[in-house]
Amino acid sequence: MEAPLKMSMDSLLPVAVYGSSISYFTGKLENYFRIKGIPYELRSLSAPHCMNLVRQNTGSTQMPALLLGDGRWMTDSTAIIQWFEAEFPEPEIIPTDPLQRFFSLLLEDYADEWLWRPAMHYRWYYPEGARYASSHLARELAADIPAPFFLKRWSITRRQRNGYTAGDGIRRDQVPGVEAIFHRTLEQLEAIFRQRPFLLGDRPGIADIAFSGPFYRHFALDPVPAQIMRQQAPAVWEWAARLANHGHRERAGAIMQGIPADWGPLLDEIGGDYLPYLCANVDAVVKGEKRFNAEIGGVHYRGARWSKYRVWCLQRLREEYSGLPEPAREEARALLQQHNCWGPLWRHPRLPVDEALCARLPFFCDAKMIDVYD
Ligand SMILES: N[C@@H](CCC(=O)N[C@@H](CS)C(=O)NCC(=O)O)C(=O)O
Repeated sequence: MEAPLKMSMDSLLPVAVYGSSISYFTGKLENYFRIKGIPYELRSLSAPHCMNLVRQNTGSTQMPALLLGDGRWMTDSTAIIQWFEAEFPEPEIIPTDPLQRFFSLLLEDYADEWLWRPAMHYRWYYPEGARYASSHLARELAADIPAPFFLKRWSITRRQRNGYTAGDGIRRDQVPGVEAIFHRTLEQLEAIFRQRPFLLGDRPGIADIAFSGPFYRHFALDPVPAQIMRQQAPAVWEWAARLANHGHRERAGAIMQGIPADWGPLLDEIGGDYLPYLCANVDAVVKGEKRFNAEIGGVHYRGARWSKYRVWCLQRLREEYSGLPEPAREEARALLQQHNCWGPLWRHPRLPVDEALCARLPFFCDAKMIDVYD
């Protein structure tokens, strides 16, 4: 049998990334392309013409959306990166070692779907964050909309608070708990980046890239968390810039064996907060509740929005685990148990996955991570 022809990168160029220069997931994908050495052009996903184009071609108006040189559109940073990694394995961004792959993807999911919460909080809750981000977005994405600038800023802020902060279960009472997530994460990452340049050693991997969504694109930009990070976690501050600059440097570099012990506190956080949240979200989807209450890590969220996309995230993590060869599977199980991740990972015998939502990823997606209009 003939070996299948490998796709050439040239056939995919030019690559256009539609998004925003301050967006979480646009930032994640931009860092991936820079580190991978794939040239791209960032285009503003400005309303309304561009939004329609993206919706028609990808099924969703989320950013980033990708337009390849061969005319294909792509959506969802996680699925896009997995597709590129499968087509172009060098340089390796998702570790090939099975144990490292599984735990890196777990950290990716955690950074994408849970750190989103404190990141949105700091950006939209504090007036200085909201002023900065709404002004930026009004200029970048809404320049063509015929409305006064102050009105654009006001409606952007209102939409984001209603969709992602106060409207997603973070009211005044939950603020200290959500900010504590940020403070703990800073401490956990500071301990790691005082020891080495990236999460797994001397070169960045998918977990670093995923953490750049919250850290490089939110916490390092938004006035309140940026000030805290500079003062309390200078090694994390430095890492965020180091990561963004890495593509211009030496791509080689050794990575560690196995799962570093200092990932433990991050895994505790996943077992204590994130996976229990995913379970509460599953319960809400099973019951058909678009809003749900849940106590997670001592914080009482009231009126959090359901996410069908995140049911799919949990399913994907389970599939990754089930696909592990031995002895990695046994090692993964022991580590998951040690950090209280095992129970919530398998709590629901069946997940209410709507197969149609994500079946066509990375080229089409019917589900947003959170639908602010739900
Ligand atoms: N799972 C998606 C999430 C993308 C996403 O939610 N992006 C945000 C901006 S950073 C967005 O477009 N939200 C849509 C909205 O607010 O309507 C990915 O990994 O790309």
